[in-house]
Amino acid sequence: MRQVHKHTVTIACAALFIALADNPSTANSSLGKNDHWLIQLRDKTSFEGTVAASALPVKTRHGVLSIPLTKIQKAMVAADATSIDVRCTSGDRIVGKLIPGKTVSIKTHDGNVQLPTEKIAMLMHRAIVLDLGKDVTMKLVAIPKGEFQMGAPPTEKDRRGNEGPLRQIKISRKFFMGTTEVTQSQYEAVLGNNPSQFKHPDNPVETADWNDAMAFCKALSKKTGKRVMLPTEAQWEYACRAGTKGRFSFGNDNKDLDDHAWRDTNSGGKTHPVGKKKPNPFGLYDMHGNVWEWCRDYFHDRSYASMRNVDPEETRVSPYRVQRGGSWSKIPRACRSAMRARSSPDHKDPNFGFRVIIESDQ
Ligand SMILES: [Ca+2]
Repeated sequence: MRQVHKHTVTIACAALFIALADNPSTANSSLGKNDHWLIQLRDKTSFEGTVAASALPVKTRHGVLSIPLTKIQKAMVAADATSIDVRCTSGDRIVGKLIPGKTVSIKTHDGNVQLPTEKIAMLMHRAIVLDLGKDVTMKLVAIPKGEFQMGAPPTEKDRRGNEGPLRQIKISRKFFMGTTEVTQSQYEAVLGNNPSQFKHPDNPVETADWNDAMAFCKALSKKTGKRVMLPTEAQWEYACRAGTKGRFSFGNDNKDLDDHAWRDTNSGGKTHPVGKKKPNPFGLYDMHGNVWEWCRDYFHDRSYASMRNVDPEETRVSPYRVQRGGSWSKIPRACRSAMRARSSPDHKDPNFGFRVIIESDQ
């Protein structure tokens, strides 16, 4: 009886997957065509590139499933290279045999490489490129799951009281985060307007309040079929620190800030095009400075005293939402990794912008 039950469940999963793959709105989408992957081969070598073929063919007992690469989060090939375990972004899991002779075309800096599927040990989704229409795209990089110390230690210079107590926090799932703040061209492509004071298509959108940021996420989710969100405060700080523990993601010294941030003394009193300063170790730009970035959470001074250890999010209602990272008009203290600011969700200001994330199931 148990075997029959298992068999039924497997068929249901396969059928669900086929239905997803055949969904016209998904099939017609250009999503993922520029996505970035880490490809690890069975001989332990690896390289990064853009997967150009549209699908990975896997033979299962229910027939051949052609798995769109855009739906693959991770594909593990068995040691004997005869079977494959594919985890999909939809949450589905397909286990089957590799089809000998089929290849995946991978675009690299040196041109296209035709790779036999049996040589692939692992395909890891490293970056998502969203097509926003009107020749506008948005790149989001994979932020691995892990643990970090959230907040500032009591010894940190310029520390504020609401940055503690220091907490050991676990981020339990990988997520993808915009490499830059949302630009004015991206905002306009999605919402059809541009509220910014310092007009330039490549500058971050500003004078956008928290409600505007949420409306952007909702509209972009609808447009792409992916769940686009603001980061939680914990996700933001984890991504900003990128494994570092100092005042900034590059160290502790204010004098190095100008290499990484637009702030009070180098901005000329305005925003600047995103991505022009040095990125942090995760490849994220302008996490310090340029514009403050809205987070999903409500703001409370004492959130850290009571928040949970795993994937915390402050959901107790308050009049304010969290902002992080400082901005073009701020002193170094306000641009620190642990710095927390607050504003009411309808407060518009040329210092206020945001960036987005896409959560994953892994
Ligand atoms: Ca920023």
